[in-house]
Amino acid sequence: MPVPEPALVVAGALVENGRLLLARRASPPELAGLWELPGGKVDPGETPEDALVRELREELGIEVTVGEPVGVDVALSATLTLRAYAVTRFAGTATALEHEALRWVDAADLRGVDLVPADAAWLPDLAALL
Ligand code: 9L3
Ligand code: MG
Repeated sequence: MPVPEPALVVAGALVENGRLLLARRASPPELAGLWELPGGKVDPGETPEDALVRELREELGIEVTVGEPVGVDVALSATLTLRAYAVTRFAGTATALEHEALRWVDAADLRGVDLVPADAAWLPDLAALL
């Protein structure tokens, strides 16, 4: 039987002035209140980069350029993989359109943040960006 490729979730690491943008999830209940790199699922036929541009437009109201991957891919389940990319913003002001809140963290703040478990794997990689 053919084994399908896991579907991909992409997330953006936006750093400006030595601070990383984090977003507090509103759902699902087990992740609500925890902080993440904003992003979402790649749609069929969409490139990961195009999906991240779309997700950050939908979630934050910003236009970004997608750079290099950050850290390693994280398995969310047998069928879902999570990947982070560095992004740079060229238009818009980040606004919590789908999250409970946004927060810009420096290296010290980052160590004390309650991240969603999957994103915690990237802590050293994220700290290296700050
Ligand atoms: N997820 C984990 N870390 C992230 C993102 C953007 C997403 N930084 C997980 C949460 C959900 C799934 O990926 O289980 C799909 O994300 P979304 O479409 O609910 O944002
Ligand atoms: Mg999302």
